[in-house]
Amino acid sequence: MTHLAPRSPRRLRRLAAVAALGVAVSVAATPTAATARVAPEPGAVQVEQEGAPVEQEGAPVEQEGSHVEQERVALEQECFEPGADIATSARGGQTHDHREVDVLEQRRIEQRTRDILAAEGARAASRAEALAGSVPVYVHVMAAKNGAGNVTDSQVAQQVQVLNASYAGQGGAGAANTGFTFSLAGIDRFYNDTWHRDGASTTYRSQTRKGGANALNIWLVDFDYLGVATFPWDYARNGKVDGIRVQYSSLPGGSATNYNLGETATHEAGHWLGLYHTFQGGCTTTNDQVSDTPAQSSATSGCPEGRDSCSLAGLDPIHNYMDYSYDDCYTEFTAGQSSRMSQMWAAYRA
Ligand SMILES: [Ca+2]
Ligand SMILES: [Ca+2]
Ligand SMILES: [Zn+2]
Repeated sequence: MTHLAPRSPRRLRRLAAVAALGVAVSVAATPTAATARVAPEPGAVQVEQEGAPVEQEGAPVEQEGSHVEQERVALEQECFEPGADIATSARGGQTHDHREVDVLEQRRIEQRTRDILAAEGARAASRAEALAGSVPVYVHVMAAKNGAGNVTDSQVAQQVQVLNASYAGQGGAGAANTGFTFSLAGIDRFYNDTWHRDGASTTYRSQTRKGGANALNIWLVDFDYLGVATFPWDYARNGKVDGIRVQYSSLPGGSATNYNLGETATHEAGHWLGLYHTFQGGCTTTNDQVSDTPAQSSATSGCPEGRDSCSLAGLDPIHNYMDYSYDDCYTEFTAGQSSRMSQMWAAYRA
């Protein structure tokens, strides 16, 4: 059987480099639009400032508008280090692998989550505890007509094992046991060239998604990305497309060199459970809203031990599942990420 050639890491890197050079690319992770990253001015030298935009708890919710744009641009100019990561290989390929969330939306999401948890109180907590025991996983194999991408049941089973090991903290010493476990609830297979290439993704996701807010749907496709995810706070509005899309060759035993240990699904499921990248917000104290992940200016490529891209305390968390490092470089979620995922679960998925 002939299989189409999967995206090579070299191509992924090249696409990432194009994005780093500021070519605007827009990829919709949800039907309601995603924005491409704002490029810095060519040649501008950006100097990192320590902790300038400190976020106030409970600050009044701000309206969208020109002020929002200004703050976002200021933040990016402050944090971007030109040339530092031209060769970054991206989980998201050309751009972020989820819709972009700016600092003001980030603040609104935090407030909304606190409000929900305050209102629901113990009820939400006990619901969350009961359900977090086992996340049902529905795997949708979007193969081509000629069979490309038609991964085996055994590969899918291994993928679920990787999720379980990574979320149980088995990736390395000091890794948090998040308490989340995953159980395979079903595999279905489609042989559709358009869907295989992630075309008409809103349609195919709506038509094939299974389960409720607590069900992790994984669509295995062949695209220019390793993965794309939706966030839990978007479920109420866009539940029909909720889940993660993953490059099929990133499954354990797949052909995506450096990315074939199944950790792309771990990373995307992290977004699905409410985590940002560890480089979200760049060199700011707010960063990814998690206090025990040191801030980093941009995505990591490979496994550069000792990388320190922000003057804020701590080395870059290159071993964290929410960076863009190689699969074999990943070892952990932190305790802070674990607790954020539990809160997000209680607020939006339990
Ligand atoms: Ca952090
Ligand atoms: Ca640092
Ligand atoms: Zn990501």
